[in-house]
Amino acid sequence: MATGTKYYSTVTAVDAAGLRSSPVSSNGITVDSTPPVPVEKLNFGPNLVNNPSFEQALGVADWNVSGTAEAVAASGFATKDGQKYLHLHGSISQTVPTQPGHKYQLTFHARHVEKLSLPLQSQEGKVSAPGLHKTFKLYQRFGTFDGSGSSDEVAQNWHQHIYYFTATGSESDITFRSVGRAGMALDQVSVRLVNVSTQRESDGESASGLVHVHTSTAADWHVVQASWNLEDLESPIVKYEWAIGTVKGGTQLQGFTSVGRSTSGRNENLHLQHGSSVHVTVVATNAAELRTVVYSVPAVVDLTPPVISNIQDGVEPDDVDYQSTETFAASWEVSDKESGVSWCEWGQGLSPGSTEISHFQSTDSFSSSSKNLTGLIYHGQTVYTTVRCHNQAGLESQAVTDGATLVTSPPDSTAAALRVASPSQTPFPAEDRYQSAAEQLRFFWEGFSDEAGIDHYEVLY
Ligand SMILES: [Ca+2]
Ligand SMILES: [Ca+2]
Ligand SMILES: [Ca+2]
Ligand SMILES: [Ca+2]
Repeated sequence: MATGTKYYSTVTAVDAAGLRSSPVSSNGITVDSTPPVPVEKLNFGPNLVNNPSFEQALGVADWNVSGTAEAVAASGFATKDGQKYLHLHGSISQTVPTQPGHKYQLTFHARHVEKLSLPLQSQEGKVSAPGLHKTFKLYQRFGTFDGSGSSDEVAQNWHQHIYYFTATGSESDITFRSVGRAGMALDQVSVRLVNVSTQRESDGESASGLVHVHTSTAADWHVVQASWNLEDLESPIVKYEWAIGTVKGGTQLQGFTSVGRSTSGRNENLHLQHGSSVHVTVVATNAAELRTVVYSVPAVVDLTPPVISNIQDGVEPDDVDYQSTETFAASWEVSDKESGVSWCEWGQGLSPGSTEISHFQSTDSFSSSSKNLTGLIYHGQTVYTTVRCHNQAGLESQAVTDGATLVTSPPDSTAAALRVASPSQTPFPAEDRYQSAAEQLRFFWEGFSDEAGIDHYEVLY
């Protein structure tokens, strides 16, 4: 029997008198002799579908329509790809060139049609290709549909579907059919030849890095999250089991646990050692009970936040304390030797650590950022910048500058007075405007003011 081929058995009962019953057929069994394959190991050919995103007018060269099919121009998330999607009421099909016996991946995006008069719960569509006849649900988030259709909701309502089929001839027909009165929306269709990478790599190494692991800290507990992506081109994957260990393939932290068909796992009840390594192993089992084992690369457990140092106002080599421009900058150094820096954000306030002038926003880079605060701060005010950096493990730390004062106008001298006095060499003061000492002058002044504070005085003779 050939892998990927569906076999049907027919049984006829014959009694002692030689009378035959009417035949009874099984609903077919697919022979699958290959285990699931990590998606990273699949190579996909070019899209064989013409006008796959319905951006051009439907023509004889591409889609064959039965019923009504209208390419609707829309913007934003109402379309999945490009400027148009298809509103289908009936069926459309296209014949694509294929090689007999080869496997193809069919993907498309579908969503329900917003029509308030129709119940949304039971909208369905159908897709067919050689050996493939499927009914799929048009995804709907219950309770959030209010007809206004905020773009986020519409975006979530587009649902990608992925199927595999084996071509039986040099051409394959792909057909989509709407079910019921509402029709369906369709966009971004593709049919691609699939090849499983046959590169022979040294066993074990080849399967590493096919599970993506993330560790983080929640209160006193540590969280390990893992995700993976495997496919089986012939039979469905029926379950995934995952384990967490301190060595490759290990189960020291969690034994093999089934997550059903989910392609991710999360364990929040772990106590991890800072700097230790976490390894995740996933076993995928298909309907023919064939298994594939994939591993993560080790994830380093990081229980310490990033370290921020040398924070200062401005991007000069030295810290800025007064400035006349309304563009404020800060520079700093940040590192995390275990998990690495993920991102930094910064904000400005009138006291250290506050952000009432400008709330936290992502920085221009991991070492500096600048922002124009025109209209937000005034002459004499001191701006304190807070920088907060996050590491890959979700831990954060922050640092604050010692402030920079905006000085846009000179000190005020309207109330200032200057007086020259003789050095008091005798207890009897000399008369005003006269003095006896020939080598000395004494000045007194007062009344200069500046909101920014006066840094120093300069005296001109
Ligand atoms: Ca298989
Ligand atoms: Ca489109
Ligand atoms: Ca760290
Ligand atoms: Ca400063």
